[in-house]
Amino acid sequence: IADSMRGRLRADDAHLQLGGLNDYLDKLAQSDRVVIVGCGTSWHAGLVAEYLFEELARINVEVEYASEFRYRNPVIKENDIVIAISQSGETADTLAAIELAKSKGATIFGVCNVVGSSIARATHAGAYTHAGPEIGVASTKAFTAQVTVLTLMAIALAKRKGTISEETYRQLLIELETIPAKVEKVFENAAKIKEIAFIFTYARNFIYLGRGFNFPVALEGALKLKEISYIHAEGYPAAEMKHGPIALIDEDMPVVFLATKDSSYEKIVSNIQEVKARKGRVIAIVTEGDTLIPGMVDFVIEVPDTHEILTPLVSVIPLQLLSYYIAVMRGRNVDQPRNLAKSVTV
Ligand code: F1P
Repeated sequence: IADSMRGRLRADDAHLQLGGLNDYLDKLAQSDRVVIVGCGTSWHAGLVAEYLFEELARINVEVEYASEFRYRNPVIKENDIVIAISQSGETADTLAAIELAKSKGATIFGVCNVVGSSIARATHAGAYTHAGPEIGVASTKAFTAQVTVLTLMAIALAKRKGTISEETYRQLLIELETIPAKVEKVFENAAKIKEIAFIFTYARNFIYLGRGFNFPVALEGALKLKEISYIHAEGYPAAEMKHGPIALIDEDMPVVFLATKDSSYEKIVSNIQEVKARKGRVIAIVTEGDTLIPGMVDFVIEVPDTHEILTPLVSVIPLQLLSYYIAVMRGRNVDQPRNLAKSVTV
């Protein structure tokens, strides 16, 4: 944790900010709320952080699109901590949101990938993700790295506040170490994901549904499909389906369910039943060894079991692969999708 919190800066990078959180952990522990700002995938990582910070550290969190926040007159107090998340570190909306929050006296933390970027330099503290350059325009490994850093922040804060036990603290860190191998294991399912992509290559719409920690993953899965394959896709909290999107379900509507074995499992199972009763075609991301859901749905993709709060790190991978294969099969340029810029600087 200490290394990651220090952002593993080399000595000659020291002036480039993001010197870790250690000097600010007490301030964070004493503050009443955290406001998280970001755009696109970074905003989704922020939503995961909301669940993490609330669950582990019992702190009030608000997650804002930087592109909206910057034009509002948000209530920001001096005690507030604002966490700005950005892969490129150059997104104009996120930079403007930082300047606005700073002008109201907030302390700004950054979670950025690019060392020395404008956003990193505009913050008081934070951590680099060190994910390496994103080759494509759409964020993929940046999401995983952002969520990892935010998980470490939440765990460190929870320990400082005493809201998790020593035992939970140790278990989470041990489990976090297993995540790279678990991600590798998801890649073993690539051939199966490719077959599913082939079947749905020409679908016109998709719905992605998840609950709890998997809700932001549903949003991210839908965004990846939109960005690189240009298929219209919507992500929703599964519990919200009955408030509108259920009207869209028929045999032409593929529905991707994040249905891993966690505290929402029973409820997700009944959401799947609701979709199947309306003839929706279901692709379910399930935990390895699940015997119930495979009998209910059209396609399953297994992911290894992990602690519930770490689920997004593994459950997002099959969704990224699904988008990738569909986009390739549609002949899209996955690295340079039309109309998208690597960093939106205006
Ligand atoms: C934010 C973002 C990306 C998206 C695309 C446009 O960028 O919305 O999530 O994939 O590249 O920009 P950043 O602030 O995380 O660099």
